[in-house]
Amino acid sequence: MEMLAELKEAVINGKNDKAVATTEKALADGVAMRRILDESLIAAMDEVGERYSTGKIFVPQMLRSAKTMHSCMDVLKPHLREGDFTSKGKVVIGTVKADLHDIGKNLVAMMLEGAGFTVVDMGVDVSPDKFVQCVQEESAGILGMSALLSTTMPSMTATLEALEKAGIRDQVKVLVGGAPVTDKFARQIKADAYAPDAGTAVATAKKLMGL
Ligand code: B1M
Repeated sequence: MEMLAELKEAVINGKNDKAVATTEKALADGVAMRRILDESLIAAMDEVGERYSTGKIFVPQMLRSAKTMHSCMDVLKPHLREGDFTSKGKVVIGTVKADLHDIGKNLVAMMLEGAGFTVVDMGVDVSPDKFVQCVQEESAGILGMSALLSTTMPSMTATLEALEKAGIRDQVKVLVGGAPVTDKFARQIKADAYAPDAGTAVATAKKLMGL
């Protein structure tokens, strides 16, 4: 349907007003919520993630798209019924203890939401114990940790140890990222996965959930 393709393009290009108006029109015309989500919004964010990971677009464009997606979701939310939206899984995400950098983490959280995950964002400066508590309370499938300082990376190790100590390490997949974090570091601390950017984080989260 042309309207759904137009909506997808508007989200990819971060055209907020056009995307919101098209979402409202699609709803008014009785287009199924699931089609608006799957064929336009989520499809657009998949494309945006792919373009970002392959260097075709950069952070400002991705942020614009993510914000546009959020505006469209705000239009849809009051009309969502059970069954319209099947979550791909729950992700608890946060920036590790003593680290206040949240721009990249927010981007990852928005992209995950855009891809259909339920995201519980714990913010910044999150201690290992708080991560463990939240993973338990939310029965999260994935724990995502972000660190931007080399001095705060050890907090990722401490969180993995805290998960072990709480006896829930095998119940949650751990995804780590942030500028100083590397694949090698992720393997050293026995995280389940590392993602260098928000687009890859989405693809990796899907893999971790077996999707
Ligand atoms: Co800070 N800072 N900062 N800073 N800061 C860096 C990180 C730094 C590299 C700058 C430098 O010296 N060149 C340096 C760290 C050096 C190091 O340890 N290796 C640094 C420092 C030293 C500091 C302070 C200590 C400075 C001081 O006070 N003396 C201080 C620390 C405060 C604290 O955290 N306790 C500090 C403070 C700040 C501000 C508050 C001013 C501000 C943060 C604002 C905010 O986040 N709300 C800030 C900023 C903005 C930066 C730089 C300039 C930009 C970071 C950023 O937002 N990048 C940064 C220099 C740089 O990176 N060029 C720097 C854009 C963002 C989209 O990228 O966060 O890498 P990024 O996220 C990417 C990927 O890494 C990945 O996906 C994202 C999107 O593609 N990713 C994940 C991130 N998290 C992920 C999680 C995943 C998967 C992928 O899975 C869960």
